[in-house]
Amino acid sequence: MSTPGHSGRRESSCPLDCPDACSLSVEVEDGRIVRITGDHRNPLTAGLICGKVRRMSEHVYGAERLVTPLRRRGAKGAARFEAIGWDEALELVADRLSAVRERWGGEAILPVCYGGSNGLLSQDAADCRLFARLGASRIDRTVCAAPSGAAHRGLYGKMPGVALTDYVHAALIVIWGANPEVSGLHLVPRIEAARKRGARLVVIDPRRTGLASRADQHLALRPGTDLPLALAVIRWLLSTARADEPFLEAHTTGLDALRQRAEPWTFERAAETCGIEADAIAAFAELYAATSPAVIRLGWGVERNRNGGSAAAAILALPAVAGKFGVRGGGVTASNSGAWDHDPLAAAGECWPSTRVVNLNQVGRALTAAEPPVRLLFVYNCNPLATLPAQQKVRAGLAREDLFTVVFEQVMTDTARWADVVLPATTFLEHTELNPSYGALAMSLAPAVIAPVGQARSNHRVFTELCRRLGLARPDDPDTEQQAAAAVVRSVGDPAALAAELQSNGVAAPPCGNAPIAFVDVFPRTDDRRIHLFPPHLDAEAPAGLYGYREDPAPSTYPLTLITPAESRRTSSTFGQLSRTLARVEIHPDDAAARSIGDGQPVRVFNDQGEVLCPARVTAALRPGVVSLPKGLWSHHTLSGTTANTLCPDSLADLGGGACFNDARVEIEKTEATDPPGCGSVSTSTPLRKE
Ligand SMILES: Nc1nc2c(c(=O)[nH]1)N[C@H]1C(S)=C(S)[C@@H](COP(=O)(O)OP(=O)(O)OC[C@H]3O[C@@H](n4cnc5c(=O)[nH]c(N)nc54)[C@H](O)[C@@H]3O)O[C@H]1N2
Ligand SMILES: Nc1nc2c(c(=O)[nH]1)N[C@H]1C(S)=C(S)[C@@H](COP(=O)(O)OP(=O)(O)OC[C@H]3O[C@@H](n4cnc5c(=O)[nH]c(N)nc54)[C@H](O)[C@@H]3O)O[C@H]1N2
Ligand code: SF4
Ligand SMILES: [Mo]
Repeated sequence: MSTPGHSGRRESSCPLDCPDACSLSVEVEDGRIVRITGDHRNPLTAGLICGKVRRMSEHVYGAERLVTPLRRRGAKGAARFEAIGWDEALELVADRLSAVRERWGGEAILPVCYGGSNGLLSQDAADCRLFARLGASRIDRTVCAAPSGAAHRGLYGKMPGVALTDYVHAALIVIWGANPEVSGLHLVPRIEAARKRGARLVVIDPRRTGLASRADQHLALRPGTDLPLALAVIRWLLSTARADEPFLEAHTTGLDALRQRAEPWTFERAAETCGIEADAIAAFAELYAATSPAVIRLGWGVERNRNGGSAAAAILALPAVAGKFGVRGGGVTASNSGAWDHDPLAAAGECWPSTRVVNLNQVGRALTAAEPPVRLLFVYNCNPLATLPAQQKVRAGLAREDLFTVVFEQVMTDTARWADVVLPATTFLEHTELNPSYGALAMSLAPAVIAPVGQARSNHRVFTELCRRLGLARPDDPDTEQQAAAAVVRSVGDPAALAAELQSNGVAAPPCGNAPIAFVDVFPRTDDRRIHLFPPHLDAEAPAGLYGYREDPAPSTYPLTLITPAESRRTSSTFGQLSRTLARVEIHPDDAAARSIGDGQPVRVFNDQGEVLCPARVTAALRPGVVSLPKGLWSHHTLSGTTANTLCPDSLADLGGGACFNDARVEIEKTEATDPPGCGSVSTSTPLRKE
């Protein structure tokens, strides 16, 4: 641990929700960060980092940074607080936790966290110990990667995918529902290098992203229709003898059932459903069948709708059917988070009691309608008001006078403004973190590089202290972050090798190495080491059966599909306090003309759940019928103080209880310009519903 007055260069690693996990070099002068650059310990990121983290000191030292515990002084949501000491804050929180548990039972306590930007020491660690021992309600962290994760586990048992560094070896790269230029930038130079060697690039995305505009083929399909597209290619491969029969025979199960489900999807029928040309699908299928090594990057854009799980499964089945494994640069990459085979609860020495489970996508429902009611909400590693669907329900829940809300945060987020008690959290530069990656095949140990800012404390410290105050601590609980890190390392694969590599370099490769070839170095982690093309449990879970397509929900009153992709200035909502520029809703010129909307015109984007007021950006980058607002906006980014999540339904995807953000259907109309609400003036009088 560093001391406040120190100067010099320190090694770190970025745990933010990003596939790449950059290794970092942080220059510190007199205990303050002065420069953050990339270093070369993680071979994927090799010195290059994004602008967000280069400017991370604005987040660490900015005006919105929380530096002391706060207690609510004004009305709920008015964001009027008084500073209190840690002792008083922790006593208050511990008292409320035990009073609620005594009176209503542990399930009246709901921890809300996601932890996408957290490593193994700040999520599923001391927090688990506290909430499991309290018998709290459990949160099912479904907001991201749940449908594609369920599909990947079902088909491959989470076999690590093609290393992002190996894309240079591919002759065909298919970027399917991903936008790496924004959301994982280190893939881009690999794609460019492969193309210099003659590789072809196909992008499948309703938007013409930067990569799509440079691609050999861009399939701009309707959102939520990847399933028919993938099934049509599978059907064609199987019916024209282009499938790899020997591979399928030797390494897969469930082919007949997949074949049956793909059977109805001719190119023509898929083309009609996807809103693209049958010839374009045929050309893509031909190219895919003919080219090797061929790799598919499965992004998260595919899963955020009612068909997302089956769509991910069908895309994951493609390289098996076409026989693309066994060569460097051939196969598919989904999340690589399974590379470590890590069981966080076991590492935390804990198991959850079988208390009720609340789906993170439906926290708004839980806060407003659950029986028995939630009485104490503890938010950490998450900004639910900005990032969960059905924002109006989340806000209504936070507004409940009888709900005691603790928000443990780094900055004064939209959610924190509704808290009864706010606890200031350290950033990854101020605490030790053990950082696995879901893209790069790397795990990093990142010690604190500066002392905590103000009175901020780490999750480890706060949850450990709450356990102690509540009499829930046990003698063998890890006391320091170093002990906690050692406990996690012991629970992973070959602990001695991992510990040695982390010690010497700070970055370690998983047991499979950092560039495994599928069916050479790694095999499916299913019980029989085969790819399960039709796992019966997924078929039972999906409402229309596995690979069963559910029609577009488009009601005639709301003809436009709203998608909410990632944006370069934020990581989900993280860093949203640093930009005050109004967001714009992107709309195709034809849709804009039909509504007399010009570029920059203030518009009202609405459906039965609510409305967002913001300027329009008229652009042909979207296909007609699709409009786009960025994910992770804060209230100050729109004229209404509401964001896209007000319009997103809290319905669930077919697998994994996943989010359906992109099943939002809306209408847009011109409106008069209004002044943006000042920060914090997002009041309950903001119109949240049409009626
Ligand atoms: N700068 C930045 N980086 C990030 C993030 C961020 O917010 N900002 N978020 C991080 C997180 S949490 C995640 S999960 C990843 C996400 O990483 P990505 O999956 O790359 O990002 P998304 O923007 O969610 O979606 C990718 C693309 O899917 C498209 N899309 C939308 N609907 C569909 C569809 O139905 N089918 C297809 N084929 N495409 C569709 C969108 O237009 C978008 O271009 O990025 C991480 N990295
Ligand atoms: N409309 C729409 N909404 C979306 C999406 C979409 O595509 N469309 N994508 C979804 C996706 S992919 C994701 S992953 C989610 C992410 O949604 P969230 O989980 O809410 O992620 P963030 O917005 O990054 O918020 C994380 C918060 O945790 C805080 N934090 C970080 N580290 C620590 C720590 O060590 N301790 C404590 N106490 N706090 C910490 C940060 O300051 C930040 O405010 O958003 C989802 N929301
Ligand atoms: S957010 Fe991604 S690109 Fe930026 S520093 Fe972190 S890991 Fe690297
Ligand atoms: Mo995510």
